[in-house]
Amino acid sequence: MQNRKTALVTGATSGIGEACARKFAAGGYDVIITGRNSQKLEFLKEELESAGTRVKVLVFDVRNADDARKAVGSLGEEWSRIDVLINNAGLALGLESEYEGDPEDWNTMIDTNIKGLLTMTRLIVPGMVSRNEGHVINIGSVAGDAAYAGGSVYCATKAAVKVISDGLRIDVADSAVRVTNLKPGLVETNFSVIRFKGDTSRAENVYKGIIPLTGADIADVAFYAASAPKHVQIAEVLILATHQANGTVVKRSLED
Ligand code: NDP
Ligand code: 8X3
Repeated sequence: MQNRKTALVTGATSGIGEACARKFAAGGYDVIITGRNSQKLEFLKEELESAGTRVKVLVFDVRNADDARKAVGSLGEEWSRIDVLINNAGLALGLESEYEGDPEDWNTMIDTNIKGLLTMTRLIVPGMVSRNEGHVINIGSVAGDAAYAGGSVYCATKAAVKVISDGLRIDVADSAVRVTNLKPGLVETNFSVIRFKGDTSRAENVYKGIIPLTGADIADVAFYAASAPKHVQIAEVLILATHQANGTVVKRSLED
């Protein structure tokens, strides 16, 4: 039991988080899958367990620091040594200009993408530092590299993820804890459906004319980073679809 490793994934009910849970489970980790939708988490647990993985479900909203603390605090000795924390839960809401955006959407993005990530880091990294091992993988975004039209607050949250990752890397540099910021480009998940509040045809247009990344593509990179030799710290990775050059330049084929 001592040699087994544990990964905790936030937002494991969909997209990149779900793919990370599957990838780390397939790679021999025990997984703690967290999210708000208990039914989806239980389905995933059943599936992963039937393939031989040990799975723990924690249901909480990362915006609620008390609930997050209680959930993490409820982990018994068997589960409390977390080797890899994947701070994935996050979202974009809306694509309005900054002067027309909905402040409620801004609050939700800031509370989830920045404060939720910090809450989880604060709860889990002290154990890593005291054991002198562990790995934090933050899901940032190409959106954190530069603003795009209508995305300023989302982009700001992902720029914050980059700086928070860089700051944590400094703060743990005297330990063997590693910090990775993954910056995906266009990944076809539920992301755009959420951004456009259920408008699926608008969401589909985001990925038209290119072959977008999948959650599994990002999970592969996360797993690679976690599997690197102990002296290797993959600090940051920008992962783009082949016809995407940055956050704004995408060459779409006409026939698609
Ligand atoms: P999905 O919408 O498919 O998944 C988002 C996940 O985050 C869901 O499990 C969702 O749970 C969870 N989540 C959202 N809010 C909360 C919350 N308050 N508490 C707990 N869980 C929450 O999108 P992706 O998989 O694409 O997004 C995952 C991460 O990747 C996000 O941080 C996103 O910003 C980032 N990203 C996505 C890119 C893309 O193009 N798709 C590109 C770059 C980065 P629930 O089902 O309960 O809402
Ligand atoms: C998600 C990628 O370009 O849609 O972070 O903002 S993008």
